[in-house]
Amino acid sequence: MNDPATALSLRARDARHHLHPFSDMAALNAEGTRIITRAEGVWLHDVDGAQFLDAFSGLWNVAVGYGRREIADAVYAQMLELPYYNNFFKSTNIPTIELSEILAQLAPGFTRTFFTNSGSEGNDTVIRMVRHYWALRGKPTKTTFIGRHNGYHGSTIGGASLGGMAPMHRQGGLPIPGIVHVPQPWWWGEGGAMSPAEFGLWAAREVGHAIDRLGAENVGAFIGEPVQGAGGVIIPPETYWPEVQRICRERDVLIVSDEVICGFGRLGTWFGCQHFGVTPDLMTIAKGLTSGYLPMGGVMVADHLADVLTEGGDFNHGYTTSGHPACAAAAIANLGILQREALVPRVRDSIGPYLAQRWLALADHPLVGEARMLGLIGALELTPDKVLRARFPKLGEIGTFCRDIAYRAGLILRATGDCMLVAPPFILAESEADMLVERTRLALDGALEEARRRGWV
Ligand code: PXG
Repeated sequence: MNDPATALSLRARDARHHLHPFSDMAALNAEGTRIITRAEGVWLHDVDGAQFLDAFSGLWNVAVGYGRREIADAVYAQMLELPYYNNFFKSTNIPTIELSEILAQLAPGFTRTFFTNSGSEGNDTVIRMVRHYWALRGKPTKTTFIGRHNGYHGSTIGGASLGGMAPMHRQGGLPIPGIVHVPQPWWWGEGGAMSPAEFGLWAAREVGHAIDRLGAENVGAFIGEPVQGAGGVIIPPETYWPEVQRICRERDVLIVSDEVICGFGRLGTWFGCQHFGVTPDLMTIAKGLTSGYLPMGGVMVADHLADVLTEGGDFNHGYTTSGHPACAAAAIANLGILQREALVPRVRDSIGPYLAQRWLALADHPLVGEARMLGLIGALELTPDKVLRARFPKLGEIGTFCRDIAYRAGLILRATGDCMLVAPPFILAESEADMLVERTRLALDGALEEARRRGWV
């Protein structure tokens, strides 16, 4: 499609009637939104006829790539057979039964799943479920959650409170009571003079200090993303998670692994916690569960918790579309593709290492302070001084430049502050990985030129 009049009209109607998430609406309406019309593989097409390599898998979720007919067919067939029935009132449906069984096979020790429509609802469910669990265990004071600064757990009141995003907390009086935040394991930004290994232990021990300060009898769970996504693809030092696990186990505090981004192969393992050798008590899932073809999330519950919940009477919680049959059909088809095409080992053994080798080489660019990648998720820290790990005068300006130049070069990257993020679909071809890195380098060159013009470097 390349019809300027239609594009203009669509933008005007969008500006008049649509409030976008996480957007400065006045600025967006003045500029005009990007209108994506179709997609295939890793490629997006917009209303102006431009084509983009989507290095971000939609919003971290389109793991199997765009244009998978078998997911569409499965959903269509299910909609004709049974478009909807609820899972309340002693009922269920066949796709949800099948999906819960597949999930149990993928995650040893997690034989039961509670379904939601999103990751945010998953984390709200976690809050209620953990508190209910401890009450059933006769420990009703274990209600407090420990999250991390700059963690992301969703946009609902519960999810945003568990997260540690200061700009979100500033709107609407968050976090809600009973949620405490500890430092994130971001060595490049906050590790100071410590080695990454020392810093990982330090950050983990902050979890212990918080529990001890609150009293373990008051703490229900710790929640963390195996690798922080929205916060800037923060890959913790290898020392971090095992120490968090040791500390939580010692104090009888549950561990919630928020697998919304890392789950279903992003790190080259089915679940992110497996990469770090951690066995959580609950896992929040969404995104890669359906590769975004339809909305679906959930909470996977370890057997020892699920047994208590199962014997504990009613859990007064649920959503009209929990375990929606068409969404479950999409998830089954999506997980089938991941398995049949061996995409998780592909991330671990082939395309992940291929992209990482080229991505990590971007560290030689004058603007790049650190390049990191694990599986198919990576980041570049932009800095005016690599040795000092210094920041630019105004956070986010250079990152936005870089992202916008990449966009003009036909590459969708994401910027968090001055950190450039990628998380491409698992089907990325080697030639597309080469293109991704070439276009990123072009964007870095353009951003460097701008930084020089402004006297920042
Ligand atoms: N947990 C994690 C780790 C996430 O990344 C959620 C929970 C919430 O999921 P839902 O499905 O409710 O959105 C997320 C979502 C970004 C961005 O800009 C990231 C997310 C959502 C929107 C934007 O990086 N992650």
